Amino acid sequence: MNIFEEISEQSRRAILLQLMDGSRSVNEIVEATGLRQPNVSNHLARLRSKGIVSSSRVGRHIYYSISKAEVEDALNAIIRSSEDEPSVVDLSELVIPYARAACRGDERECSRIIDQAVRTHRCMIALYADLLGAAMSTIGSWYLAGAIDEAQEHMTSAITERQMGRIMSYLGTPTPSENVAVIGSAPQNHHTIGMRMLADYLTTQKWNVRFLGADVPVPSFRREVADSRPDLVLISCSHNEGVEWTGRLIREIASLRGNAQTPTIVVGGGIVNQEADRFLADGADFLATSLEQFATYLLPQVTAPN
Ligand code: B12
Repeated sequence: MNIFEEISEQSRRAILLQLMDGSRSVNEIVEATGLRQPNVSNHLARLRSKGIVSSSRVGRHIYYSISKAEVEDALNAIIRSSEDEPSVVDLSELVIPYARAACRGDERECSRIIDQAVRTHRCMIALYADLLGAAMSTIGSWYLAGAIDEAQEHMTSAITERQMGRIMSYLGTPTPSENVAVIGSAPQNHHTIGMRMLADYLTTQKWNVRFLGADVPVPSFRREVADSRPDLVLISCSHNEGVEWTGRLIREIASLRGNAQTPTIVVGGGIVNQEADRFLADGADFLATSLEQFATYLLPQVTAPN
């Protein structure tokens, strides 16, 4: 169920706005929205098949309502905008307010900012990279300047991971296809936000994602790849200290290729460019430094039929 997709169509948005105020019959919706009756019935059938609305019969009438509380919360966040809110918000203007709120530990304010962004920017890559990613880099520069300490850096990371979870709950998780991806990082790599972004993006693209998280011992990472036989192995490396172990992990995964397995190995993260020759020599097929680069250039190559 992708709520973004459903509300991007104007008529469905109008119908959902009605249902957010309570159950309605088709006739009531027709009257309130001015839409034609067959049109309303078609949209309701679609919304019902997607699990966004449900119906119940009362006497001779069928009443439609929002299916469950989580859908209602998501719609409230996405559709209802405050009166004085500008209709389009530049994401770059939200970066500093979000970063400040996260450093204060004001999670409610972070949620409000994210919902505001979500209402006008339905592109997941933009929300992740241009808002959350940019805010984390800003927070990094505040840390380097001594304006915040490690506790605040950790707190902002945890808040941001939860905000990504909220955005994903709005997007919904489609039933995965047969494509399997394993994603994680080798020992001494503690950064998880970037790879979580990749994992979430692949989930929206119907990949079956096995997210291992950070700091995974090489033998168990290898075991996971051997067992789940993924099409794609994504390895994240954002820090110089993690380079040695990342190289070892790439070599271990590449060594599985003889056993009728041909996983494509993609290594990404803030420092891959400076280690490009080495990671390619270790057995990586592709390198990428951002979610956008991965989504726009790399994934289409990886999934293109031979
Ligand atoms: C938050 C943070 C932490 C948190 C991480 C918490 C968590 N749950 O992730 C904590 C506090 C644990 C931490 C620890 C450390 N960190 Co730190 N951290 C950061 C910070 C501020 C933000 C990172 C982040 O989330 N960025 C946002 C995400 C979206 O960006 P990203 O990780 O680069 O991911 C993007 C791309 O790289 C790419 N990508 C990432 N992985 C993958 C994988 C694949 C396959 C692909 C295709 C793409 C891809 O896609 C993502 C989206 O575009 C950065 C500062 C910065 N400028 O980034 C420093 C930073 C990364 N950390 C740094 C350092 C030095 C450390 C520490 C050693 C010390 C410290 N306290 O700062 C330790 C230990 C690091 C280790 N061994 O891994 C340095 C790394 C420098 C370097 N070149 O080596 C940075 C750059 C800060 C700095 N300028 O000094 N850190």
